[in-house]
Amino acid sequence: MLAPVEICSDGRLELSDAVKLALVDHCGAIIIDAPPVNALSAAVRRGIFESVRAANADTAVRAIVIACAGRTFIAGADITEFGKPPQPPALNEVITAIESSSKPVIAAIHGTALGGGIELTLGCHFRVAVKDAKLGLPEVKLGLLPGAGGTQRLSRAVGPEFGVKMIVTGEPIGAPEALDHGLIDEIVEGPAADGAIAFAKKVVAEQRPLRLLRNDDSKLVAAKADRSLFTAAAAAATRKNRGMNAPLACAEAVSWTLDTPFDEALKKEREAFLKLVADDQSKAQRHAFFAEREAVKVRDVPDGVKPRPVGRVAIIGAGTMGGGIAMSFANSGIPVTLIETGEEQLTRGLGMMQKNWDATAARGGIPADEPTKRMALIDGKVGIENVGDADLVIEAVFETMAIKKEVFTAIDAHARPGAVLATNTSYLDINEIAAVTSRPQDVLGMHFFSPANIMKLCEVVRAKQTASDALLTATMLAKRIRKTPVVVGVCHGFVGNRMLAVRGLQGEALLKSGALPEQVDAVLTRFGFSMGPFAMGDLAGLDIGWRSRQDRGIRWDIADAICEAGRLGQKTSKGYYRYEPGSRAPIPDPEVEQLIDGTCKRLGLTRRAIGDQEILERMIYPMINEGARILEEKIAARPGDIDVIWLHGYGWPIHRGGPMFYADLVGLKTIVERLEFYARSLNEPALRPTALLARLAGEGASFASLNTATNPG
Ligand code: 3H9
Repeated sequence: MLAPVEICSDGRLELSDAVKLALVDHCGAIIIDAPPVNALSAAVRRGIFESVRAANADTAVRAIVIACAGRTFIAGADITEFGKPPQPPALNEVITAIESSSKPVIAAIHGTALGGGIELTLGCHFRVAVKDAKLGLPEVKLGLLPGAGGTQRLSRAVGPEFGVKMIVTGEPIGAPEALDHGLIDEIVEGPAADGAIAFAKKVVAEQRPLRLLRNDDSKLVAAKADRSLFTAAAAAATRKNRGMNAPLACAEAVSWTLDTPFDEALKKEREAFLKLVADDQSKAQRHAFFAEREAVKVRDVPDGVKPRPVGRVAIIGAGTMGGGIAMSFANSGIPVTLIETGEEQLTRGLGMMQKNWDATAARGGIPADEPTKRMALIDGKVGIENVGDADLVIEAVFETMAIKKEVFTAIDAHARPGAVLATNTSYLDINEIAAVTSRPQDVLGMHFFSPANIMKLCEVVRAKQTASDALLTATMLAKRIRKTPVVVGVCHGFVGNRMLAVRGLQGEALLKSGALPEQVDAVLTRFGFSMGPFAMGDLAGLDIGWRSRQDRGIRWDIADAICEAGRLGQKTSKGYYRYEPGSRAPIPDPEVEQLIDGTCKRLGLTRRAIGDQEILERMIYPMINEGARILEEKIAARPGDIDVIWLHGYGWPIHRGGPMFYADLVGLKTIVERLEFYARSLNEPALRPTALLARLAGEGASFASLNTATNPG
């Protein structure tokens, strides 16, 4: 990356394993090399701190450049250090050392410069970045606020209105936008370090004054004169915070730029940061961060097994699901053969995709020429015989075993040897589907969630005979198309839908006990779900579950009575709620209450007032119990995997960490006691705690202790 270097004239090459100082063209180049993401561990902080001191003391050095080796500039504080005893120097001290340097310090940004990484650059006198660099303060996504001056210095660099938006949303911006807003001084060509050294030479030659953001209030003037400019921006940014503490704390910290002296604001920021680090919400969000990264690791694949190369994917079925899956691949530049049974269905499917991409482009979500480019990656074909050149075939047809078997028999006849064959089934037995092929080792499930082009989760289902390399191929590919893959085993509904069914049954039971749909939904939305289960049922259509229950000979008295009354959800303008024409807003309906009451009277059930805590416990604890059963059966490998499934497929609120993390927070002993209580008082033996849950609770242990297990199979 750098031109040939000399060792800094004080003779020191490595100030720590992770940080080196070199003299290049009269520049002290501080190079951070701490894979994978150059996080600011104690060693890195110490290395930078010492390097700045050494470079300042070295008379040969006229300017200092801070750059990173590897794929990215500093991606933030080292998250693994949070909650552990702090080790010096603190990041704030490092930034102060940079800021106080008598020689100009220039940050050389490439990759994703995030969190503490950006805060460090804000202490530099200048910042340059390569064109495709991304810059952001994503602390809020970990339930935190920028804790090393970011709330104060960023607002001074870009103005408090844009600053509050960046910090509260946590979304990174590209280098061109960063330049527009004054976050960087220049976009440089080529390696960032080389560009920064060239920039440093200009700074020295022109004797440019050193800009200290802490002393520069020029961008605060307007909002100081008219505070409503800031409050409007803060209100817009925090509008959708869903009970989370961090977004509000972020906005408040940015507001201190308007009324609190810099050093005092820094102290307050630090206190607010420490409070958030200790908060359960941040613990939950940090757990989610690591669980997501753990989930993609298929641990029990033998060494040396490699994923199969995938250049083209065939998708069978151009309906909502197949179309969404095809879009996900094309969005990542992977060519797709989209297969239907007839021209009409194919044209409809392709039209839907075009419309979808056009709408995204019209909203500014993708450049105007992208829809055409992405459509060009989709090759529409009629007939399964067209799967021949695909390396991965995904079946997304009607959810009936007989049809799936028919389709897989045809795929088996035409797919090339070694192609991975995936079904998108949500419930069916993949072993049975694999058995109709001559190559069960190539068959697995890739269960996407609707809308598949948006939802991140993909349950990768390993069947009995699935080969390790096929499993690895599906998992890696899901990651390549920016999904979150989680490996699960075969059972009815796999992990997510199996737990969802338990929650559905409890919802029905609660209505029989005396709760109303709106009360149950309100409890769960207050918990953090964006929608309650009954409103969600209305949105999805109640007839799907009704038909499935009929097929399996199951009766849910209230749910069935609702459907029998012609209330199938939003599509009939009434379900568990009623809907005004053209509106999706659920309105509680006295008719539903009468229906519930009438059904219960017929069954001889007496309804009673139900408290919110009982609703929460009866909706969530049985799901946790089912999660434990899933772990016992090795359908999921780790509690963290179950959390990731619920976070990315079912809208579990991120600041609650997932059902199994939440269980640990509540305490497994409490969960066991409450389940035993409900099993007894409701005469529902199925609610009794599973052996695993009871054992962990008895040992005073937690689900977290099981998070190292290998994948199911
Ligand atoms: C902060 O900065 C607080 C400050 O304001 C104040 C302090 C006082 N630390 O995601 P990947 C690991 S808060 C430790 O798969 P990608 C990750 O676990 C921080 N480890 O790669 C994984 O490990 P493994 C604000 C980290 O290319 C490996 O790196 N910053 C950290 O898809 C690869 O990660 C953030 O929130 C970290 N900060 O994406 C940024 N980051 O291989 C968080 C990553 O063992 N990071 N690891 O599983 C990211 O968003 C992505 O990792 C990034 C790369 C975009 C950088």
